[in-house]
Amino acid sequence: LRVHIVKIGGSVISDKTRPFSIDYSTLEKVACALNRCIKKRCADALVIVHGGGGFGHYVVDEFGSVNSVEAFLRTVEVMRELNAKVVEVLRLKGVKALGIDTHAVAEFRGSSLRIDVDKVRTVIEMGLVPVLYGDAVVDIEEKSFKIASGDDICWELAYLLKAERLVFVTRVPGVFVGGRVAKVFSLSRDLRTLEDIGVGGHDVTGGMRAKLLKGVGKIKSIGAVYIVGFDPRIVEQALCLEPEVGTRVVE
Ligand code: IP8
Repeated sequence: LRVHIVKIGGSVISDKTRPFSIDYSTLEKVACALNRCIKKRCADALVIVHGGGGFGHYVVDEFGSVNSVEAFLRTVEVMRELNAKVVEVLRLKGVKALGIDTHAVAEFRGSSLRIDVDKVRTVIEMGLVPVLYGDAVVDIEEKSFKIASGDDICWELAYLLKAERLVFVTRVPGVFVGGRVAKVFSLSRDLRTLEDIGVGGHDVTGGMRAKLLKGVGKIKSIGAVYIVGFDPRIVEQALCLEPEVGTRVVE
């Protein structure tokens, strides 16, 4: 099964500076682009993961952390709400989207994140498009609550499913190096020198640098990894061919 995974940044589909707002126009365009990729059969299977945007990040910021029952429950609640909206739009655009609550299929054991990948694999084999998200999850070893970002989830899924492609759709058009979008970015060579550009608004899981750092050790079992902007044409290219603008991330 050729699995393609796409992470839709929370700040692409919602405004991180304004709590609980969804950018439906962008979400619809991205959903249409993903549907075209499915129609063109550029992948056998697609997994979608989205971030927290002005939902999860705002709530965690307000509580200061996710490590209280109230903060955990509120985070889970608003993230489900965002996921339901994302799934609804994807369904309207023709994608066989199935929302999967991350907190129900993932857990931490200390620093390691475990995902019930068999369930994800089974539903994609059945022709569905799972839609997971960055969420608050339980650490079953420490009996605490932690955030599993959408980036954690998609790097881990891409690694476990040996994805052919992992595409990060972000608010910026790629990884900036020296004021320009780098064509290629090597995790082993270029990560040390990367200066991070700010992540506007509420963000509790870090920006581009954190996103890239999570790929270390995982990237070798993934076919190709791209970071691109949210232009639907570029998203389609990144999933099916090669993006005109964007960064290919290599080991
Ligand atoms: O936006 C974080 O996911 P991300 C989700 O992918 C929460 O970093 C709950 C803040």
